[in-house]
Amino acid sequence: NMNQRVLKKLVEPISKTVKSFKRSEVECLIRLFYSVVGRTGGKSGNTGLDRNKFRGILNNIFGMTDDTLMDRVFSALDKDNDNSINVKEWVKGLSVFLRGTFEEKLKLCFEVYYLNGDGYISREEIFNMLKNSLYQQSSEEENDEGVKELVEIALKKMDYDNDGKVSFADFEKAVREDRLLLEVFGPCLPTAQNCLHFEALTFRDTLTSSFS
Ligand SMILES: [Ca+2]
Ligand SMILES: [Ca+2]
Repeated sequence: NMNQRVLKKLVEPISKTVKSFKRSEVECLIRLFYSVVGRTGGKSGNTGLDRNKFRGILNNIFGMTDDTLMDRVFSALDKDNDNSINVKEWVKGLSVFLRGTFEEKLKLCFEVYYLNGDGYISREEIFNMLKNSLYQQSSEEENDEGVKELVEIALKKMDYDNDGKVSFADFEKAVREDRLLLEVFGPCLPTAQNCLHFEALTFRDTLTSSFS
């Protein structure tokens, strides 16, 4: 069990920056974080989840199965790019998953979908993502034409300024028109059911106390 003093020290600043959780919930999330990390990380609490551990959580707890997308979710939540999810990034990420506003989810999905850092989702990236999420099992040649067709349909729906790539403005406009487009290039958010299940387990103590 983690040191109470370390815990108290962490809850305060994190609660201030992540408003969507109650203090008691932030406390539960921090405890869970350190139980998964497996050590308290000393006084600073300065330790994190590496790619594999985080992918394990996305897979086991949130039901995600696509390795490529789980990797991208990791990168999108690893705000300081140190290849590790620290406790703040953990709570922040879960706030988007569990309590995120439409805008926060929109931003996260866009970040997951554009990877090369230029701020656009290119035709080639769309092709790779659609191919990856739709046809993981089948052979290459027979599907490429079908995927190319889907890429053109996606661009027709989303590329409002006709420059052949999807900017955040394009993405936002398209998703506001049709909410189903939020995860158009593959699942990067947990299902509502997985979120409820996670909350029920993680916040069990805070739930019981609010009924007593
Ligand atoms: Ca990090
Ligand atoms: Ca565009």
